[in-house]
Amino acid sequence: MSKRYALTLATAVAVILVPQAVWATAWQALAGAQNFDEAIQVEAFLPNELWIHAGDSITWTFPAGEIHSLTFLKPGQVRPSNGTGCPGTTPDQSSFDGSACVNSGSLIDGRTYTVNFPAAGNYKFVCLVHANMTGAVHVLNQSEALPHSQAFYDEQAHTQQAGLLKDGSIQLGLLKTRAQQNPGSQVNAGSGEIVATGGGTQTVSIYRFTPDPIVVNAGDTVEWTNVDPVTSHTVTFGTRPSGPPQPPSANVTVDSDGARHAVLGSPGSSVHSGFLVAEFQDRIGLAQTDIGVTRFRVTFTIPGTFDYLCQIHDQVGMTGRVIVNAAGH
Ligand SMILES: [Cu+2]
Repeated sequence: MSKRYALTLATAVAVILVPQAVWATAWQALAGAQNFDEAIQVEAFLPNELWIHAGDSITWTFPAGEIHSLTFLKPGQVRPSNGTGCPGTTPDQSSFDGSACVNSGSLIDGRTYTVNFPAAGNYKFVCLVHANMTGAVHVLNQSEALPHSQAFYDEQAHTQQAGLLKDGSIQLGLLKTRAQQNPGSQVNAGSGEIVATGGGTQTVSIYRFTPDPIVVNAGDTVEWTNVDPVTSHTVTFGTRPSGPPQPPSANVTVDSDGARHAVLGSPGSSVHSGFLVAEFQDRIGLAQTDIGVTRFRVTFTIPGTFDYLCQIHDQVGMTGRVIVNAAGH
């Protein structure tokens, strides 16, 4: 038997024996992205809208240091916290057809999670950590043509990622310039933006305190403001609280304008702002939300070096320092 004949025969046998499922397509997408030093976090599925065939799968890769989940809730299901899950997590290679939720749990640093889609339908997917990180999968019957290829989605993911990272770096640059031009006692504690696609929403957030460090005099009050539309941050001095982020520590009071306030009298003292975050967007038919607590003030009564962090995002480098000089210096 010639080599060529053997090869032809093998191919023919393979074509006859291999079941149709082999032609199911394994699609690829990203959950999250970040810049080189993790300061700018893209809280987005990239791309966040795909058209696939029933029987296909999608594998999401989680390249960032910030956690995300890939979660398909049942239609109309009440959104749970990330810790609660849908409930809990479901294994890699779970199937989703709308009848039971699928949840990867928190993934980071290059982990992957694959979902199979056995039935036609239009399905929303979300990240339980980031409320404005959503997407849609359109699962079509095998007889229908798909509008896009994997190459199209790769290009779209790249373009969306680059656009969001660029927006983030422009914002970070503006914050640094503003802090240089107006040195004072104001610190920005995060910023960001939400953008929409046909499939849902995507967010980019700056996970940095600006300026850092800040230099003030004893007796001064430093004010932190979070201008991110959706992402919470904390300002936490001293002993890092263990476990999930807590409400403000007992030594935090509330100023007449609603901002939180504490007094620090020694560099070892602990104080925790609690969440600083804009309130949820109002929706017709629901009670309007409060104005939210986005500001925290600390009065420093003695000179020294005071280190702090965001309890939620210190793992991606969101830390800061206040240098307090003696009054009059
Ligand atoms: Cu933070």
